[in-house]
Amino acid sequence: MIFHGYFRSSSAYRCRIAFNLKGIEVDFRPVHLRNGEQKSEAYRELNPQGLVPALEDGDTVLTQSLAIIEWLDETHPEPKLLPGDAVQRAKIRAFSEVIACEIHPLQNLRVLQYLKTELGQDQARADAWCQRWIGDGLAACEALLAREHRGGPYCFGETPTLADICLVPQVFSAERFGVDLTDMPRVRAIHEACEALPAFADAHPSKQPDADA
Ligand SMILES: N[C@@H](CCC(=O)N[C@@H](CS)C(=O)NCC(=O)O)C(=O)O
Repeated sequence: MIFHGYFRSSSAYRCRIAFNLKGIEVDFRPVHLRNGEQKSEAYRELNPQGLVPALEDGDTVLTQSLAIIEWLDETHPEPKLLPGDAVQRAKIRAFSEVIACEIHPLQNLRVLQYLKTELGQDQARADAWCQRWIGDGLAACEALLAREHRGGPYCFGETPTLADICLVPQVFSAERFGVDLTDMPRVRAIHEACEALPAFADAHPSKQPDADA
């Protein structure tokens, strides 16, 4: 499998964690987002959206991190990333989508570039934008955990799921943008438990071959 990603991309980070949990080795091809490589004609043939990640498996090209991870979970079922009954799986997906669909798109590179270039906002205002939406979104995650968490070190119990795979890269971004996580003890504790696992630690942006020196 050929995996196209970028070290700091949250979506690529999610996929890396899933590959590691499943014990799948991929051939990594960096797409330098800051240099605009995602917008090249060659890359857009893989992903017409001009976004990472993209995964090639033979002639098949998959995009969208959650779709890639669900496909991996169906083709490599152990360990399960969406365990439990239908209700539990819906709750895991809902938690994941709070992050992947509601928080992450608002802090995307192209959105921040638009804020700064087209709308004339400075870096401080762009940072305030990120802090607002990441902070609000993670506060909702904390509230969901207060309601749904039934024990165990991870979001949904004793094993990491898609929810943890989404949470850890989002906390990485939150720290990067200076979001205050003081009032989010569950988020912080789960993040710490995940980081203690090699599958999560090895997927960290700083450990990737294309990481900034
Ligand atoms: N929903 C997509 C989001 C993909 C996405 O937004 N990727 C970002 C990096 S995390 C990207 O490629 N940004 C490039 C840009 O904004 O130009 C997924 O989960 O795969």
